[in-house]
Amino acid sequence: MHRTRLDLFGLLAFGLVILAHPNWSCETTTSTTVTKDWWENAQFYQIYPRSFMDSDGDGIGDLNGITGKLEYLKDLGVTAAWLSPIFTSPMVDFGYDISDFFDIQPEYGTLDDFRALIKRANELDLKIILDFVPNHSSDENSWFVKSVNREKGYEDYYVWHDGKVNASTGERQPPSNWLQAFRGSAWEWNEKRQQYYLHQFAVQQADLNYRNPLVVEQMKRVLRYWLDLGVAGFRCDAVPVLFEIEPDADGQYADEEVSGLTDDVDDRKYLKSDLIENRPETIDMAYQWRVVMDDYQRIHGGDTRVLLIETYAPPAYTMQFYGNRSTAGAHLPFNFNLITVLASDGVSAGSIKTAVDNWLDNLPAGRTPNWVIGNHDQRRAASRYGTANADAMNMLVMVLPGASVTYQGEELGMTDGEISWEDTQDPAACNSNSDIYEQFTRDPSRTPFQWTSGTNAGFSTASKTWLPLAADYQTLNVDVEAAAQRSHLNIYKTLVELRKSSLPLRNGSTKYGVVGENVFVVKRYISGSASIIYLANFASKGVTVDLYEFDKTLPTHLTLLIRSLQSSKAEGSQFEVTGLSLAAGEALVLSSGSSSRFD
Ligand SMILES: *[C@@H]1O[C@H](CO)[C@@H](O)[C@H](O)[C@H]1NC(C)=O
Ligand SMILES: *[C@@H]1O[C@H](CO)[C@@H](O)[C@H](O)[C@H]1NC(C)=O
Ligand SMILES: *[C@@H]1O[C@H](CO)[C@@H](O)[C@H](O)[C@H]1NC(C)=O
Ligand SMILES: *[C@@H]1O[C@H](CO)[C@@H](O)[C@H](O)[C@H]1NC(C)=O
Ligand SMILES: CC(=O)N[C@H]1CO[C@H](CO)[C@@H](O)[C@@H]1O
Ligand SMILES: [Ca+2]
Ligand SMILES: [Ca+2]
Repeated sequence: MHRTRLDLFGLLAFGLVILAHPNWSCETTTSTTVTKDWWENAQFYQIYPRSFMDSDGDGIGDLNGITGKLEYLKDLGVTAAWLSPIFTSPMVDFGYDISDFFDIQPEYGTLDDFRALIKRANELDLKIILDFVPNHSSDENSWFVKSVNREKGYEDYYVWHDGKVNASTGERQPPSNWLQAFRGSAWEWNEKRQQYYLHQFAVQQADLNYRNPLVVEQMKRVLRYWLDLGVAGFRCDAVPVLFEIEPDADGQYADEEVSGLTDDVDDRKYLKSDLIENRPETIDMAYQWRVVMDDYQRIHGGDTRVLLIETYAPPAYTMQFYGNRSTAGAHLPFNFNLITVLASDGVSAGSIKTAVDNWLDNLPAGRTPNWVIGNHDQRRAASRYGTANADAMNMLVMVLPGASVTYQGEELGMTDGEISWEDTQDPAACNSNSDIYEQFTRDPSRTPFQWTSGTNAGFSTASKTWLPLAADYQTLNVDVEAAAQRSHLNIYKTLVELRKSSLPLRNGSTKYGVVGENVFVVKRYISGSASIIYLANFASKGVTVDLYEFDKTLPTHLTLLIRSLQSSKAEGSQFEVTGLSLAAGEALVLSSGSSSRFD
């Protein structure tokens, strides 16, 4: 229902024009006439602070480490870096369990270190975005302690319930069958308060009660506090689980239905999660946070403060975060299609087309798309898509329209670390056992960033780092790749430069599709400029394609601008569009003009 309303609204109000939509190709033009705001073409870069750079040799990344490396980000061409949580935390879920929303985790530094980080970022004209974790706090947060004690004003800060009595055994049991994301019940008994509390994630991550206006206001205070310290916005964590269904008239919570998926009986997949996520109230809360951002800018001036939303949800739900006819929403609800669709359908040109279609076909017109291929919850992009496709995927997110997001190390082609059960840190894995933990662990993509070929990859001088390094650090690191003539890093930097200088990439229309068996093509074009054409062969063998199958308006020859590592073609050379040969994994960015210069 919502989806229909949004689609109609989009088509009528903004005039999204679908020019052609045959099976193999799709073309969209958005009638954008206004100058783009900074975030619309931004290159976002996710820093996982624990693993980025350790400045004091304790084996754990920290704020001063980040500050010392901001120039690297500047050099990469990054617009804004978002930091995974840096707030005070017992680190049960590595910072996503916050015990003080207004202070810095001591092992990461101090508020003064944070001020220094912002100051240096400002000098470099880099924006800093923080992770806002609204759904839950740590059970060590003073709010939770006060709520346990039923202190005035804090009684209903969390979702408390007496539970039920089992009719046959007479024993107390949780209020409902709801499951947490990291295995096990979503309800935990609190001895002191003599009630259950809700936790959608770990036991130590108690869900805040958003039906309590005091909580809503408190969390807006959190936003304003960090805006005052100079951040450019927030990336909001785990938003779809913010609200759960309300209890019924008798104060009871309904049970979720069994999903029918039996691959892991103990896991959340065993149940549906209709009652505990993707609720309409959550959308409205995101709109309220947008008001906080806009009000702040109106009062204090400066650039737009952005709101980025993490949602793994169906498009009909996700797209509502962009806002509706009367109310502005998030600037960007993150688009994880290139992760999720390729995970279920396999890595191929066809599944990339499905992933892109799913976003652009559902995108309300006038909104900005965005593309994400990794984060600290997923295996490394190069491991998931195959090392051969590392450049092809980095290129893809840079040629598609809108904002793109890089998770630290993707620019280097970093791959998964191998983490033994003994070294495992992630609660999602620790809550399982040594036989099956690899199914759940998120540690492999959280290994230290690879700066050099030296000790601990230049990340730390400690004898032991919090997670071991990935095995490939001696070949895949900033030093080696920056010095090499050809490397993932240098290809990435050239892409960012092209993206910044190319009018069709910044402001052009988009046409894309599949040619041949397994080649994905994107064309970005705008009148008066040479078009940019991206081509990537996802097959494991070489192919020759005829690009006229894709677009008859192309000139007879294209000029090569950028090529993936495995390409042996020469930049600046011309290639005939009717017989373009691509090796396995080869990806190219070409121009319809005759110059290989970027502008
Ligand atoms: C898409 O193309 C395939 C193969 O060319 C064809 O069999 C199919 O009917 C087409 N589907 C649509 C919806 O046009
Ligand atoms: C995009 O195009 C519009 C209209 O032609 C122009 O005003 C604007 O400056 C362009 N934006 C960029 C980033 O080039
Ligand atoms: C009551 O407890 C028994 C034994 O633990 C369990 O099998 C049964 O499912 C419970 N009943 C309900 C309604 O949950
Ligand atoms: C838009 O969202 C606001 C806030 O949630 C809601 O009050 C309003 O009814 C919605 N408007 C439309 C046209 O859907
Ligand atoms: C990508 C991301 O930030 N994922 C986080 C979502 O929220 C849970 C709970 O806060 C974290 O465990 C994930 O790391
Ligand atoms: Ca440190
Ligand atoms: Ca919640």
